[in-house]
Amino acid sequence: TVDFTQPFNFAQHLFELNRARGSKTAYIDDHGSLSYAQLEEQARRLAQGLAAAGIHREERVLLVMHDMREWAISFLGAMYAGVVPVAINTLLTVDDYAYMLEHSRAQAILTNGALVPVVQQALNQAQHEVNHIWVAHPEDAPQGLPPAFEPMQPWLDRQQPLAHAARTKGDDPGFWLYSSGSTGKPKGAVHTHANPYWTAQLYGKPVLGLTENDVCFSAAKLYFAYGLGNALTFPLSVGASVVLMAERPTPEATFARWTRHRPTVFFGAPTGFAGMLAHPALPARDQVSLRMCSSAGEALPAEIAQRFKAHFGADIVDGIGSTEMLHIFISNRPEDIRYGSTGKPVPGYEVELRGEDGKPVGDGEIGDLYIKGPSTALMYWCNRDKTRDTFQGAWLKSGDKYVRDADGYYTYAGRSDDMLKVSGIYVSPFEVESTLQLHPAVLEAAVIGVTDAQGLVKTKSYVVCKPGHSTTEDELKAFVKSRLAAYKYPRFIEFVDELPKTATGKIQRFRLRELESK
Ligand code: 3SK
Repeated sequence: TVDFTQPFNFAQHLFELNRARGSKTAYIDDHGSLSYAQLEEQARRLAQGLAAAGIHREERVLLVMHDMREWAISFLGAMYAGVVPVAINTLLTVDDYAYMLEHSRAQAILTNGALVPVVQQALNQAQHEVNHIWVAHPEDAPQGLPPAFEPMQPWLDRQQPLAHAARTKGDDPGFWLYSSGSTGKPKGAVHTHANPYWTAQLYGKPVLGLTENDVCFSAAKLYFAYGLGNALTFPLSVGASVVLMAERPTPEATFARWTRHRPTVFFGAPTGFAGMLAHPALPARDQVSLRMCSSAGEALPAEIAQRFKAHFGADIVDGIGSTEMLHIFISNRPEDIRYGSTGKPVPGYEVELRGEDGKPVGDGEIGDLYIKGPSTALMYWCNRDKTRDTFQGAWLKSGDKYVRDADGYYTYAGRSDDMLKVSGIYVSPFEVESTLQLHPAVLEAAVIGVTDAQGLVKTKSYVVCKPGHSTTEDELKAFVKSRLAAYKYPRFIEFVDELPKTATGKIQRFRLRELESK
């Protein structure tokens, strides 16, 4: 175990753990592989490059990059230098990136060629100047590199590996992840150097039982807290190998990696598992080497897990985590799985279900989920109100509702706020509604979550058109996709004459939900 009274740098910690397996493959991506020794060397060169560019300890750098070897090099290289990488979702809009640039006051951007156009537009829009933009795979930039954008590899090749890691402490800011709420801008959760260490110690090693013989492959991308644990923290904490894929995790793309690279552990979300099981190209059991899968993001319906197990012989271990807690804190165990439930608290985390009076509720009663544990983020950067609301002393309010049965198993019972979780990603109904209302034909709109035949949540929008105007479902979907991150578009749209409202004119979403459940 680690002595946190001494300096602790998470990147250095991982490099030291893996010194004896320098020639072993750490990463395989769409372009090739990277050994543990190469990962350390490249990351330390990147650390030196940041220092030479005048980027100091505790300053932020934006990491907006598809999943590829350079992502891990950038993330660990920045942490090695004591610089704080801000890992960003690659599916967002120019507005989102411009906000994150201003909010984080990032001193540099690490990106890849395919994302150059959106990064450039964000830079044009943001009221914040960035002097260094390093680009992995610049050959993928559709119009080449604009001035100030520099290819990453030649820059790394010019650096000497930084000799010593920054003498950070376990509690020093290590990296940020943005998390979205039902209203307002994304919140920057500040994680420490020690936090990822704890997720591996408490969950990746003891619960999942990962070892250096595993090959890990995560459909959830590295910029998600879930993906970061699955494809960086956990495998590198045990010396395993990782398969990375830049493209979207469609069934075809996933199957290609399952059969080509033979991962032993796959990390996904329920919608992805359902899509794969329904796909005609689903590989046969003997074409893959899966020993276990993990699921998070939304509650896993029992039927999906049972069908998966019947086909592949591998269990799907369902759990719940959060960006703020960094990874999973309630989970099933490979040796103790109750399909349909999220399992039991992960040892090292404490969980409480509280009623409206703030007091713990009894078994069988629904309560708001609070968690306590060593991997909690420090705060939301520059957002005292939301920090106070969520980080309550040693406890964190998750925003989920749960019920515990007499045997101690926890089952998901919905969100306490208005957020929807679609395919494992948060969607704010208010953001979608206000975007629909920008359409010239739309008078008002209300967005709710509906459950499909497989028990998975999809967004549905009820739309009232302005008198004398009309539009179509497809047009509205395209309208939302063109203004928000595409995954936020409503999967179903129903045109109605009016929305149910209170006497004071507030939309009664619960009435719409009742309509759906009839
Ligand atoms: O969505 C989850 O349950 C989750 C799991 C691990 C890490 C982060 C999140 C949001």
